[in-house]
Amino acid sequence: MGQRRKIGVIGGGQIGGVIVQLAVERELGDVVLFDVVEGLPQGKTLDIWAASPLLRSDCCAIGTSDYKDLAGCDVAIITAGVPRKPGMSRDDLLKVNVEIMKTVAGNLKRYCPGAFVIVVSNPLDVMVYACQKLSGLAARMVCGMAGVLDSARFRAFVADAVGVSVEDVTALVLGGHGDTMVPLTRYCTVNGVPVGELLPAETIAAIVERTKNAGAEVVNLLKTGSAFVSPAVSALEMAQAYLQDKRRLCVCAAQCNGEYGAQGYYIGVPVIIGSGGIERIVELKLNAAEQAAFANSCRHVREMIDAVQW
Ligand code: TXD
Repeated sequence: MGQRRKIGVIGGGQIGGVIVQLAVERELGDVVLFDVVEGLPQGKTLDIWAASPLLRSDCCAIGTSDYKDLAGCDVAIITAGVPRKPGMSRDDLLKVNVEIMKTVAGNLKRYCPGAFVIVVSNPLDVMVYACQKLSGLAARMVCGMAGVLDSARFRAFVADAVGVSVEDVTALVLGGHGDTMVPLTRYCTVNGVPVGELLPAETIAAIVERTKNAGAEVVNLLKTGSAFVSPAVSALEMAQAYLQDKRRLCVCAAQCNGEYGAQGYYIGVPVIIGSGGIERIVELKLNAAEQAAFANSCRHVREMIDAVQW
């Protein structure tokens, strides 16, 4: 591969496949797709390579089941694991996916210790904690993708309810990636206009609930897996912010060391992502109700972390 940036994707399933396709399409860099299923990464990347003349992309993608091909990756996106099936909670995935993360983390440390790592696998807040703990990589270079997705879901629902372009809606959804997430309605605006001036309180409350359940809504409709396009696009937003030093303010699972009262574990908070990785955690002045909701989310994440035999 030439001097282009190198993006590693570990886990070539539903989300991983879309990530590779979009990364090539946007010419973010050359891509190495890793999976343990023989042929899966090779087949998916060969398919995308065939599309490259039509995608007008000179970036290449290769598939592998050998971790050494990840050597020197600038970014590593981890989707390895088992997705939910109807009736399963994200927590049910805990034990299975932490075991997988042990292998992944060791190979990150060995082959691409300088990479900016974006964890996608669920249960997200524990998996990103596991990845950093088991790899020993700098906390600012390991983050989790959830807040960008949850905020996008909230934004889409608000845009639809108000009847405006999705481009004009900004929103922040903090906390753990699950039922205890915290959509900050007070910070949601349509091009600067607070959403509370555009929608009745009960409509906003309904959107908050739909956002919290949006993942399950897709799982129940698909019956065989979970959302995969929106998570893929969300992870790429974060990768692009790092690769192009865009200094994006977005919500992602970052290691807090006292910020928002969280000590030493990962949870969804507003951060700035640039070439330094998680360059800054942005502390908002939450009101009492927001603080209580966030503290509740922290408790749930802590309980999941404590449930693992590290
Ligand atoms: O917002 C978020 N963070 C969530 C994340 C949004 C949606 C889905 N979320 C989770 O991402 C989901 O619950 C799963 O834990 C991951 C990946 O979801 P995906 O839908 O892509 O699952 P797939 O299609 O089953 O792909 C997982 C791939 C599959 O190809 C396996 O062969 C591979 O992971 N896999 C492994 N790769 C590497 N190493 C190991 N050990 C391994 N085990 C399985």
